[in-house]
Amino acid sequence: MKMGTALLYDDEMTKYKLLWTDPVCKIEVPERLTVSHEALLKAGLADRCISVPVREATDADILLVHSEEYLEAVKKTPYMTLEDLMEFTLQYGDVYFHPNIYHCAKLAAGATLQLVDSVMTGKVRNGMALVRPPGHHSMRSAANGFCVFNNVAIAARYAKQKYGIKRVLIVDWDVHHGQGVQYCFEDDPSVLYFSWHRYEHQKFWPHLRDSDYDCVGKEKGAGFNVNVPWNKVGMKNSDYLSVFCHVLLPIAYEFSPDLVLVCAGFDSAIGDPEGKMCASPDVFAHLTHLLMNLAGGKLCAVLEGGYNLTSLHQSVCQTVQTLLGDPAPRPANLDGPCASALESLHCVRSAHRPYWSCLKHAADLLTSDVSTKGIELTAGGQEKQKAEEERSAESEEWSEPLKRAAPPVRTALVLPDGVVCPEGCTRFSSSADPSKVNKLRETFLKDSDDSDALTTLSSLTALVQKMEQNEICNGLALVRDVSMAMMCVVQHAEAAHLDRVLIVCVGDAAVPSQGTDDGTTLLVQFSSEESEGQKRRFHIPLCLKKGCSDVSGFTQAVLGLVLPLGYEYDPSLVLLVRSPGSGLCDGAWQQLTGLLQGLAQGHTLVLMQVRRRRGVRAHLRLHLCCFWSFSLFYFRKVRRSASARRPRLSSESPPPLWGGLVLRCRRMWRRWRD
Ligand code: SS9
Ligand code: ZN
Repeated sequence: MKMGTALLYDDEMTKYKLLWTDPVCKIEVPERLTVSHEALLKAGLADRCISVPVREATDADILLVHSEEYLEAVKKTPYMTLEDLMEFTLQYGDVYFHPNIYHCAKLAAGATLQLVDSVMTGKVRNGMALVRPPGHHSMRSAANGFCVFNNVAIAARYAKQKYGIKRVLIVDWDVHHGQGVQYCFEDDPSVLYFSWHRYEHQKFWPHLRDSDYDCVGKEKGAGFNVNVPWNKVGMKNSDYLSVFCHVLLPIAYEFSPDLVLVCAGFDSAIGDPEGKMCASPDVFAHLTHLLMNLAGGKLCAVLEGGYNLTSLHQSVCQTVQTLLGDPAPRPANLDGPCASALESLHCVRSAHRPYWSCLKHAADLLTSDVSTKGIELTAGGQEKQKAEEERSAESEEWSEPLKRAAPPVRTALVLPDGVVCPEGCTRFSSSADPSKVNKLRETFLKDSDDSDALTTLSSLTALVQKMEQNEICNGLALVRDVSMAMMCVVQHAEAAHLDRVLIVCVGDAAVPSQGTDDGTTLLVQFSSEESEGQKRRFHIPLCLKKGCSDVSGFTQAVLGLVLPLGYEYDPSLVLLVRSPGSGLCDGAWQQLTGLLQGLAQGHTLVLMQVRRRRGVRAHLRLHLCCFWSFSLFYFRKVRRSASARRPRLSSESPPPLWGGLVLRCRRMWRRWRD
């Protein structure tokens, strides 16, 4: 697998600024770039990246998206007087020109293309370009919203043309709608554009009807434009992550892109004067992480907005550190999405249902059923409420994200004797103290003298301890009896007072009963048959209609259920168990492992069962390889509950979009938490 993260930056791009008074444009300052770059240097992140020089985009590059007339007009700006520049600027909305902006705009687009080249040729795995001016608002023949050339749109066309790739995903997490990108690709099924944006029922800039959830793309491109309008300010981490789990990721996995481009604007973070949202800078670690499992990790992040310098540089650091592979910080205090976010979520899912099989079972409610507009009006004056929201968002304070320390050992393996440890991993075995070993022998081996089994168990407990101490990030153990190994880990975790352990077990292995009643462990089990006798609060059995061999069904269950559950549970350890005969293919297993590494600071322990020596090498290979595919899906249970009674959204009843099964889990949840 390709390694390395590219960083593109050139201080030439700080060399233009607003030359007259304009309250709208005054937030777009050169410091946005210097502050972000200095923060990367100070955190030691820039040094860990591969620095790639920027270049100017050529006319041919720019003409991939823009008209000749527009390019020629912009070309004249370096020679204009101040007065001419002001007049030129007036043709467009919310943008300013400067004698050096044409040069910078060529560098911004060129830097983006250099990043695409570095990723596509395999020089690096992923990367980020710190650029100014931003791009996502600029259109074929118009500058707009501080943007001159559409850096990311140009990059998408360039990548398709130069490398012959079939599908590009553009994720626009900037708080504004990148209408320029939408217009560029709205009839093109080879580029999937996703954008969430402050909208407030069209009351927020750029005030376009085209930004609403029902603009899904045109003609052949229908279904390939995904808009998530935020109709309230103050959206939080849970709102962002819910939209990722329930809208973007299911569609993105079904789309299966060859390359992911991110319109990485950070005005969607807390403290931003434009966005007025409340997501913390470390949410970008998770957003980045969740996208890194697509397209074999080929991800290019390109700076767009971000106008609070503090929140901007913190968010940039979170993004780059995640691209470098450091484990994401623990997501704190996640709840479900708020009512307004839920409304948007639900509307997007309904609007896209005809186009994506992963949404086949999305509830089809009338918009009036989920509208929060009415609630707002009756709650005593929309204006007053809005004023309050704005004030609270502005005065928002947040603490600096904690330092993210990458453990010295990334992956430790507990292997049977004679199995060679693959490169890049560390073989782990423990010299546990005799009293502990004896205890393990008594408990698990009934005093039998199976020394192999005993070594494995004591290594396992020692490994968990090292993860707790953050000396090792994750681990994999090949064991002869996964049930026994699982119980051993659970028991150790309990004795060591680990706060919460999430166990995801694929297959019908016997699971521990211990610890599963008080919420210290949460067990999600993909099994072929649901055992009615095993109804325990923290044991969630999942039956996939077509079993785990149905990759798309499995993936959708992971994205829509396991992941949100995991985020809300916030474990300190994730235990992944693959029992024999699970039917799960290697690609799906790889995905599960990858996605869940966003939890528990990446502390994932994988247990796999091997009986014969011959199986061992194959198991190791599958753990290290990476691929996936798609077909249809659904859960047996969701279907059952959907036909029984369609739930309605109200403040009492949980959201319909989680589906019957998720609904049930969430109820169990609340009971435990409250
Ligand atoms: C609304 C004015 C918006 C344009 C913002 C462009 C952001 C580009 N208060 N002005 S990321
Ligand atoms: Zn923006």
